[in-house]
Amino acid sequence: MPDAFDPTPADRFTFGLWTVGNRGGDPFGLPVRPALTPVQLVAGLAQAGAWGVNLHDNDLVPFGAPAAERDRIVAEFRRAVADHGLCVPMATTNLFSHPVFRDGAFTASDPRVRAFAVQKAMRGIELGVELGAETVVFWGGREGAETDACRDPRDAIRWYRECMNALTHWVRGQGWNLRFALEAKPNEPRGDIYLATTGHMLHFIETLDHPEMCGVNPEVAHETMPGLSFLHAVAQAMECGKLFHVDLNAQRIGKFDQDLRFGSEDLKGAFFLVRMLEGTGGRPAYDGPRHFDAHAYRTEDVDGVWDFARGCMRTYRILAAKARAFDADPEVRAILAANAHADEPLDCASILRAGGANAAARLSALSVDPEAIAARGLRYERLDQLLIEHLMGVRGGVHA
Ligand code: GCO
Ligand code: MN
Ligand code: MN
Repeated sequence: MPDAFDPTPADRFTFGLWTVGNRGGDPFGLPVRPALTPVQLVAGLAQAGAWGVNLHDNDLVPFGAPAAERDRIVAEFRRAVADHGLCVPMATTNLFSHPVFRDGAFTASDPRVRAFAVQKAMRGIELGVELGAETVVFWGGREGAETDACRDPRDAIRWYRECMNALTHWVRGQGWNLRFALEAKPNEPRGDIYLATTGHMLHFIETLDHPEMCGVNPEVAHETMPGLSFLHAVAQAMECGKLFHVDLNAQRIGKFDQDLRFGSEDLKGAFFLVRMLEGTGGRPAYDGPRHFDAHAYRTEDVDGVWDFARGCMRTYRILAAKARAFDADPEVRAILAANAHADEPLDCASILRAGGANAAARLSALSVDPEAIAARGLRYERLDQLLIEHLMGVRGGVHA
């Protein structure tokens, strides 16, 4: 039964071909679902209410396909995307499946592999441009090591930079207005992957020839696996204007990359994330696609895949409604306002904000009473309970 939380194209939800196309194979078991063609996946996504479809080069065109075959496949896919009213906002390159990348792609010790990786990324970018993509994601799945005896990680980082620089210069030379979104992951499939977190990536980007072209594509699972706060990673990226894309899914701390249905674990974390992306607290919203990089449980058949896809999108929309209700809740607002002390007479915040050479001297002249401040509790127990009651549906309602 359709209801107010069913997704519409206006929500700008996207899925990768590899997500709804995932056949449930894992390191211990064979695929359990039939292979759906890219055209079938496009039809299913449109029916489920998605706005766009993203892809790796080899999700669509098999590795090594002759040019004529490639052109035929791409033309057929483009027609299907247009016929179903979808778009292709993001494209990426598979630099991890082929055995040539067993020691990495941009960070492989063999410079011929690094050159081949750049060539393959160029072809992947051309494919993205042909399909209308505006964002190119780079996920360096094989950029890492099992044993650091193999190379000095400083060389790996330099080689990574050289490849990214080559690609940014080339894209600019082509006159394309593309943005690169770099995706971090701490491990899997490599023992340790270089540039393991969104924070590592944000610094690396500042060392590139064209940092303005590059931002990040943080993924819930990748920051959660090592127990880090995904919200804080996204916040840091947003605060410096670098959230170019986002990979939504769910994950439990300390486990393998589970790629679960969005919101199916850590509902509270998912709530805070949606609240920040949607800007329900009054700050600017994230303006890119809401992309799901997840897949259905291995227990599912093809119908279950579409249950999974609809579930990701519905949970996002329900959490967005809950975030609006939470941020409008008078008791929530009162607790937050009381702790912000916007009208404190000493003007500490404005001195800090103004900064400058004499900010420390001006602060030093203030008479702050630590005992009086320390005596007061902050009511975060009540605040968090309000949040829990919103999430459990006993407060705030859930109006779309
Ligand atoms: C993973 C990654 C990938 C990338 C994808 C797009 O852990 O396998 O999340 O799914 O996001 O390759 O770059
Ligand atoms: Mn991802
Ligand atoms: Mn992942």
